[in-house]
Amino acid sequence: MRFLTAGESHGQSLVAIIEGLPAGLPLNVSLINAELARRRKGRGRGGRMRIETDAASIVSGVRGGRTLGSPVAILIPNRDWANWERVMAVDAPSGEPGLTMPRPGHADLAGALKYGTHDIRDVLERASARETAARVAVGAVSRLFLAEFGVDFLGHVLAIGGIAARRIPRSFGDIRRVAESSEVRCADPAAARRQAAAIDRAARNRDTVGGVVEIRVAGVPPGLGSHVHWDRRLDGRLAGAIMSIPAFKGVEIGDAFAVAAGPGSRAHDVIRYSRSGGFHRATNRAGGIEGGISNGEEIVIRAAVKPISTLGSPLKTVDLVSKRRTHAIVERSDVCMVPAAAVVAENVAAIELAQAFQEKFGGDCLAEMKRNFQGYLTSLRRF
Ligand code: EPS
Repeated sequence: MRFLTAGESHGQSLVAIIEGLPAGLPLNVSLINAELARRRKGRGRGGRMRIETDAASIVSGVRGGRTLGSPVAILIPNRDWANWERVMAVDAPSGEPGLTMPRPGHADLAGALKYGTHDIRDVLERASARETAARVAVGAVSRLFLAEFGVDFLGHVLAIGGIAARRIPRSFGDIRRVAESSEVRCADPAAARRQAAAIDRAARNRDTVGGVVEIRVAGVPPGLGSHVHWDRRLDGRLAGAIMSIPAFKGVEIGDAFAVAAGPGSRAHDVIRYSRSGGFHRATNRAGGIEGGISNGEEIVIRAAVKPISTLGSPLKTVDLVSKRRTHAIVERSDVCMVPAAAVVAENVAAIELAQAFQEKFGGDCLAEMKRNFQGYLTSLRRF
């Protein structure tokens, strides 16, 4: 399974094409739209999220509510396009003066140098996190596919602006339930209140705040990914995918940074066995992956999201044309998108896991993949 996305932030539409899905997967656009709606939510989001409704349409690869095995193409029209038709026109000059004051932290300057343009808009339109709407659509399809095999996801916020969640529920279902009803997607209601206040404070100061998100994946069988070659290691693939989301600057699998500070005797997860549960672990410091292979425990990914680089009170920069010192451009943006980033990370992880699933249990139709999957589970029980 592979996919491509296309689309500028204020262009006509976002586009995603997914190739290699099995035939026979029940697929309904309302489930994609529900996931897109989760991405729009969260305190600190900018005005754009009130403009967009993200009503996707599936334009190929599905008939009668089921995939055909052919490429699935998804369109997400940008409603804001109506306000940008002239600036973003495909076949006529915009008539706008170029944007020449790059924002520190954004793709503006590196992109302008690399692509040989003095108009930052040529870069920022695609560098914008608007692109993540297309990836969430692909992730929604990946999640539906994985749900057929009992794989389940949650994404929640561990910290915003340095304010960390302290008391979160123990169970997967409870973390998800509490986080899902929180406007900052945090499963600790007391921390959530302080995080919301930190976002409001940043907004008043014309500043932005970042944070830390956690993704958990339950129901992943042992055996996805492989130790045999570097580019097949599941942890490497997941970390690479998460780091490809705009503003993500760090990833850990399981308790990576805490474990690095202690001895080996407290770094690993003791192996146990029971007739009903097979091989399992007493703890999950490894975050469900050992040797680049899923080990059957929950996969746990944590990631650091930097504060958005578009500041209402902009940092100093240098004009691309005059080379004079000036202040960076101020575009409409978010004060905090950490809650949305958790949703994006969930979906990006789902894409990577769906691909790893297909590599292990590959088949042309869902029924064939389920037969392969059941056969593997049987072999694990008899191991
Ligand atoms: C975003 C859409 C963008 C920004 C934000 C994320 O819309 P607009 O530029 O029209 O306000 O709100 O993008 C950025 C943070 C950025 O740095 O580009 C979205 O759909 O998530």
